[in-house]
Amino acid sequence: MDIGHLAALTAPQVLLAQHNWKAVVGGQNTDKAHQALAFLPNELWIHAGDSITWTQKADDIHTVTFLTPKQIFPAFQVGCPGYNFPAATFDGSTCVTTPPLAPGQMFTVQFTKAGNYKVVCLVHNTMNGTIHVLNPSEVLPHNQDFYDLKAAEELHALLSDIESHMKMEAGPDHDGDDDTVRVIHGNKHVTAGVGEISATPGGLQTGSLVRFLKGTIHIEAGDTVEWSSHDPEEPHTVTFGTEPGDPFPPSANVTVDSDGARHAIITSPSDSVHSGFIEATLVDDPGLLPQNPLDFTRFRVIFHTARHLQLQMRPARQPRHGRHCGGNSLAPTPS
Ligand SMILES: [Cu+2]
Repeated sequence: MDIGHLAALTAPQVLLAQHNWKAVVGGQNTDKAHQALAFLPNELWIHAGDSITWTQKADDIHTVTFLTPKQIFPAFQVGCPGYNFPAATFDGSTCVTTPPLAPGQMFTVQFTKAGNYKVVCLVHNTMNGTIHVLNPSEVLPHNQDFYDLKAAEELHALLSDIESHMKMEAGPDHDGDDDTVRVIHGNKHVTAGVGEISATPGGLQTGSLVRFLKGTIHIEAGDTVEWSSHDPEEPHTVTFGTEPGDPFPPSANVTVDSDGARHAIITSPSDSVHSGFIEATLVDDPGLLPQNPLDFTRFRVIFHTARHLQLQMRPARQPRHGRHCGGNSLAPTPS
């Protein structure tokens, strides 16, 4: 055997050394109000045989999911159906998914076959990324340090976008009036959430603010307050009194106005009222499914009392994983 043959036989073994890459799913600022719904970084190039370990770093729930090419996007409560955790192997032919992940949980996927694969979150359909699995003979464009830096940059961009949105929604606009708390014939308006979807070449990432804008609202008896969502992805709920076991539907005392907004009347501080999901209408996908109906994006409450009321807000899609959402405090106008 000559040297050339020897090199040909030994070189692939060196190139085949398996590597474990690190990535992140989700992110948030220190008070957890700003959420990044994202795979960070949004795109990785690895070799067949390599694995990637994602660490969940947010209080909002996420899944790390690889569907098969023709698979219909399932609900996160259903999974593939079923779940893989804490590790799985993926070659494109069989779905793998985590259950909704709690902060600190990790999931490792080994990619056994070359190909370009889409990673999705079953909780947020505006959150996805790309994994390029190359043959071991090909040179990878980036190392782990690059991906760590990229993940940090993408996280910062998402969280700071939300910061500027929040300032825009919370402050007076060019007309001098205030978009967040409008006073029109006794009506007041509060933004219940803001968000923004952005794209990288790898996929979609979303930033979301899970706080009510305006902490304290002064109202008089008879005033109507309207909460509305400016969030393209995250649903929000507005709740007075007892929190319901199921956050999806509104409480029985909620009606629907002719313009499609939900509406409730509070006559006593002991009343319980729950908006149900307030969320942007889902995007439609070309194909066989019928279009999504308009969703509920506004919730109006008439207050027949000016007593102090405490409002709670919580993440609608994670009823058992309390994310820390700020509430509005409704205070009587001093006279
Ligand atoms: Cu998610």
